[in-house]
Amino acid sequence: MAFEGLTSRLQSVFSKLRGKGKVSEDDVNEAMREVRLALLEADVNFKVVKEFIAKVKEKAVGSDVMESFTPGMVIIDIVNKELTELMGGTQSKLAKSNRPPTVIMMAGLQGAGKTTTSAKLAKLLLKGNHRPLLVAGDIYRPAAIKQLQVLGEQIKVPVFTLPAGNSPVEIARQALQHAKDNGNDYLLIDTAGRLHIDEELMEELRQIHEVTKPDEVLLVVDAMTGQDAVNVAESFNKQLELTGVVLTKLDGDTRGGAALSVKAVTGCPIKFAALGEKIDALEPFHPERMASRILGMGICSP
Ligand SMILES: Nc1nc2c(ncn2[C@@H]2O[C@H](COP(=O)(O)OP(=O)(O)OP(=O)(O)O)[C@@H](O)[C@H]2O)c(=O)[nH]1
Ligand SMILES: [Mg+2]
Repeated sequence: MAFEGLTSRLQSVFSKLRGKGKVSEDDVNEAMREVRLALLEADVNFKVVKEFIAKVKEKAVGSDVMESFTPGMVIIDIVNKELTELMGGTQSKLAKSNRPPTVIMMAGLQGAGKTTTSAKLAKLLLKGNHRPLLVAGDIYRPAAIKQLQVLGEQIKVPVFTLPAGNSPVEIARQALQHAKDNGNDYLLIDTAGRLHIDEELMEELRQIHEVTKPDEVLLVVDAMTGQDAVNVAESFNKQLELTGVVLTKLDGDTRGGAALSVKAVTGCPIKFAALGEKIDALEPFHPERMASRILGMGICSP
């Protein structure tokens, strides 16, 4: 699982602090030095680390903490709260249009997980008693349409396609009309990926954006790619107005830096996390739960 290295390093820093009755300013500085190294090693963006440590220090060096009976615990609590803030503070929910359908456009590089995430999201919406329509907007990879159709069949969600020769923009336009005519309250548009961000891809995405006016533009990023995931998010965000990020492959042994940096660097909230290949492996992203998990506190801890 993601974050294993970071969790064990932070736990060892905090167990030293916890053991102390009184904590000196030197102890705090030493602990912060170790936290800083642990975050850098977890591939968190260095500017993000710097600001994070400054904030925690500012709060931790206050006299209240030093005079507390359990200063170690107070500091852990401060780190927990700042980690939560770093990842967006509170859960950022999916937009809902008051003129259905709510249009969600997926974007991202090749292999990031757009197609699988589209289907996973459709499944989540289905569970919430919605009527999603999936749109096969990737006409370039020969098996892409079939892939979405197979997933759609598996979860019993219709997949909108058009015969070969139609552009993704035309497919999206007709899919939107189809959703309106058939009472689908969510439209999930899968798009093509590219190995690198290129102008042609961006232009196509911009045109799909123009004809469907999406309520959400979700960038799907592979958490396994570390800092690159953050760079990709930054570039996409400059060219398309992203409304959120989906981090995939958090079940792999990623060091976790992307999850910790993407909100701070791009301003885009992480809306969902994918933790496996199975269709049920998508969860709304909860910053506070993720922070507790990183600190090895388990989700029942305060
Ligand atoms: N382990 C793991 N694998 C995932 C996850 N999400 C997607 N995958 C796998 O990643 C591979 C690529 O996923 P796709 O959904 O096809 O990615 P894509 O972005 O649509 O790819 P292109 O259409 O080629 O651009 C597939 O083998 C998925 O099963 C995840 O959260 N964890
Ligand atoms: Mg795909």
